[in-house]
Amino acid sequence: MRTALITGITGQDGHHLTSYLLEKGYRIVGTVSDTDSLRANEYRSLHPEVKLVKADLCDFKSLIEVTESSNPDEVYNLGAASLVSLSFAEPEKTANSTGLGTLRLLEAIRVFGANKVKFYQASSSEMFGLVNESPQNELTSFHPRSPYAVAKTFAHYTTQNYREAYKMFACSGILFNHEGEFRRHEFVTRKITSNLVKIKLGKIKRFSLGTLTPKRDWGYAGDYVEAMWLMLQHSQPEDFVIATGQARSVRDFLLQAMKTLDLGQEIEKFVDFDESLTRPTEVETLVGDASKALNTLGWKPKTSFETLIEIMIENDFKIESQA
Ligand code: F7E
Repeated sequence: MRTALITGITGQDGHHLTSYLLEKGYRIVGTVSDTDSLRANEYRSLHPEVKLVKADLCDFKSLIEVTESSNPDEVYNLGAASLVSLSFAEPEKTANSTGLGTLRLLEAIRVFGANKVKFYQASSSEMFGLVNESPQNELTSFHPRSPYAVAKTFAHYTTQNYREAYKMFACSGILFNHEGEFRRHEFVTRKITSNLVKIKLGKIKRFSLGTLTPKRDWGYAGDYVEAMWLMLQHSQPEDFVIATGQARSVRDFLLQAMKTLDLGQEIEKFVDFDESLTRPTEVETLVGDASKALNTLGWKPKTSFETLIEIMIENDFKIESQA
């Protein structure tokens, strides 16, 4: 039986990856910084068969201990301070967990036994930032626009360096935005679906958003975890862009969600603009070219933009109807 060690296991991707790997017969060990937190308890109720261990990306000793005690074949580093907007308020904390945390984990694996363990780093399309070409692929240069993106870029290059310096099987998936039923409410897609469902149910009348013009390449998180696993089964460690190839604006997402809920197409009826939700430096348009993943790993997205929104709305309906 193969063992996977997953950091950030209580996050969106951790949920999807857990289900995917359990189906493949993996033993899974997940790290959490607090074993009694609400998120840890929620996770446990969904996946009671998974062992959660207290470890923190900011604490090197805890990473050494969990790497030794779990004895993993594969490590998935999904742990990060992942809210781009919050990273402007907490740049140092973000750099420590998202950037240095990856270095600490790689170092723990190197000390423990570099040749045995395969390592996956959750890199982000945010690293492209102020893009110089579209769509973006594995060779596109980086221009990060937030403390989060800077930290992810550090982690990306550190992963590359450990691969080259120590011959580790270490690779990065440069994942474009991916959403779904486990998305936290702070991210714009979940904020939109959950609030529109509340409006539909008569619980609220309006909600606020920042700028509606940025475009993102939105896929379904359930599809993207398959790509993570495929990267670690590939004959050699390489980096891959994972994306749908289609850019849609926040406004497009909002309108499609309103359409799905039969709420018409008049945004002003439900949404206020809130300046405080804008960012000091915005990323205007991201769209990925995942042809390397298709040609090398045979991976392609399965879920359409419209179906993604339906999945999220259906889930929010279930939650909001019971609340
Ligand atoms: O923002 C705009 C906002 O916070 C998307 C993370 O998973 O994907 C995600 O990063 C866009 C931005 O995601 C609101 O300004 C408008 O242009 O949902 P988001 P993100 O920043 O794209 C990448 C790939 C990651 O790696 C990240 O970890 O929506 N926007 N109004 C808003 N955004 C938020 N959060 N809230 C608003 O009210």
